Amino acid sequence: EKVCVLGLGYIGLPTASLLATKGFKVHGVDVNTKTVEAINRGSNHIHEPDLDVLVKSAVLSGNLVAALEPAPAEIFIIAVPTPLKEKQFPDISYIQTATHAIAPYLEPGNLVILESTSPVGTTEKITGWLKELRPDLLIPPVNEHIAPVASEGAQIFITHCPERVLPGQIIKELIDNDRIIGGIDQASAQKAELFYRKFIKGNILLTDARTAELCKLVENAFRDVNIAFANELSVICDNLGINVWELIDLANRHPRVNILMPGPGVGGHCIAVDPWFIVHAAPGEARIIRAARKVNDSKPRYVAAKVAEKAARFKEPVIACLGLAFKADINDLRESPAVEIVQQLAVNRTGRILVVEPHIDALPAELVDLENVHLADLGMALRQADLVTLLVNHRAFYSISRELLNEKVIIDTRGIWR
Ligand code: SAJ
Repeated sequence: EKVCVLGLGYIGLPTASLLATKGFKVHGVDVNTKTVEAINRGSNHIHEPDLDVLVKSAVLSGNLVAALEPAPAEIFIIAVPTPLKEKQFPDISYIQTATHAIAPYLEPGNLVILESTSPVGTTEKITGWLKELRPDLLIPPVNEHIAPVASEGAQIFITHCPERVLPGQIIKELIDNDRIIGGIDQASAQKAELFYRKFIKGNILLTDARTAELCKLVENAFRDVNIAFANELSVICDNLGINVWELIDLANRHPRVNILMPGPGVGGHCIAVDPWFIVHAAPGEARIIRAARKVNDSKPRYVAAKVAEKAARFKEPVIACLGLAFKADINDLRESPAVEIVQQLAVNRTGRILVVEPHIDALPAELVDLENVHLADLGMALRQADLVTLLVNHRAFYSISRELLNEKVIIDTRGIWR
């Protein structure tokens, strides 16, 4: 079977490579020439365990070819970004562009799968666009708000199958996680089920497209709300002079309590973004979801203020900031609260900042021109620092010697040295 994957990023590339190693003929499409060239050389632009080996073997097998334009296929997978405009409006223009790009190639019997996280109603929009672009094809009617039914004689099958993989474990989760398939009609959902069955081990659950869209958003909003609860607790505990880590350990001994871990804020391009899609769709009702976003977004400023307060006792404070990534053991700095904290410290001239991030070689654009911010190795930063601010719980930081830390002022936002 031929599969055309649009968008060779965090989801598209692992999916395309996995399919190629399973024997599908995969035509990967990306708008970035460098990405396309790199993939065709068998190299991989995404830092993710085991992905380099997978991409290499996919390309060497001859089953994965990357290009700038789509090609005919039986299955089209759209895995392009859905960013937030002005921090609140979902932007589905990349999905629209991808739909326009595949429209000329569609033939009767083809299956179109939207994997990108999308606002409710996006799969219906794709269906509408395809109807306009290809009046010659029979596109299924949209069954709004009702359980999907087979539409008579539909020639194109359209579904939403949201990705749910965790960065750092993408390949394992791509195979093992349960999948939700939302069909624009029942025949579409069933067609997609047959496809996913060929390469995933998890359960496959069929529903309609709108439910699948909201399901994905709700999963990330659930996590955001729970992290916000932990972050709010950490601030309450600071005010009351209570150790939040001990408190959470103790509370979690209750059989029905499972509090997540506070941190410097919530980063990444999913959990900090997707809840806004729900708020945008239901501004009056999504009160907890909106409040959680605000709590998590306010945490970096709180941490920066706390560092500044502790730094005030030094004449020329040297502050080691450990970690820049948005979470442990990855090199992804997108929406990272650690980057925001370092930025705040620099802009407020809190001290000389030594950034330690073992997963990168150079400071990101947001920090590179800031006076007083330098990339340093761990040993040097710890020797020079008056204050040590732990921002990411990377493995490398757990083993720092206690004696060394005892001489410093510590701000441990992840509780690894509790
Ligand atoms: N974090 C905390 N405390 C915690 C857990 C996480 O502060 O107890 C922070 C992390 O440090 C990070 C942020 O939250 O800054 C998000 O990290 P994460 O590991 O919770 O999630 P992501 O963004 O890497 O991946 C999420 C996953 N969603 C859920 O677990 C519900 C993943 O399954 C999704 O596929 C992914 O979003 C996505 O692409 O939507």
